[in-house]
Amino acid sequence: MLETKKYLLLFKKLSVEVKNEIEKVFKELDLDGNGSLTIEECFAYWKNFPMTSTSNMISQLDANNDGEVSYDEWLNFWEYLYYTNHYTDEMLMTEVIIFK
Ligand SMILES: [Ca+2]
Ligand SMILES: [Ca+2]
Repeated sequence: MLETKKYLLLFKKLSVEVKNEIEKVFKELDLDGNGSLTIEECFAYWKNFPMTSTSNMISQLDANNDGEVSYDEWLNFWEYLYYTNHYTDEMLMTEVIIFK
């Protein structure tokens, strides 16, 4: 029984609703619509965040260190949180919405 549960967890996928929300937030952040987020775009959007927090956030998201966050990097970040913290869809949704 426990083994079955573990097995299922490995194949757990983000729900369509959560993925849509992740995509929606990305598009809102991507002010020039070029498919990647720069620190300026994020900083303009999260006005209440200090610049240092924003830049820390970007460097966490920016897996290939090109200074910008692509949609894949953004999505990978959320998937990583989902798998490593055993979030439920609802919990992840709550976290994604904070960025709006
Ligand atoms: Ca952009
Ligand atoms: Ca990047």
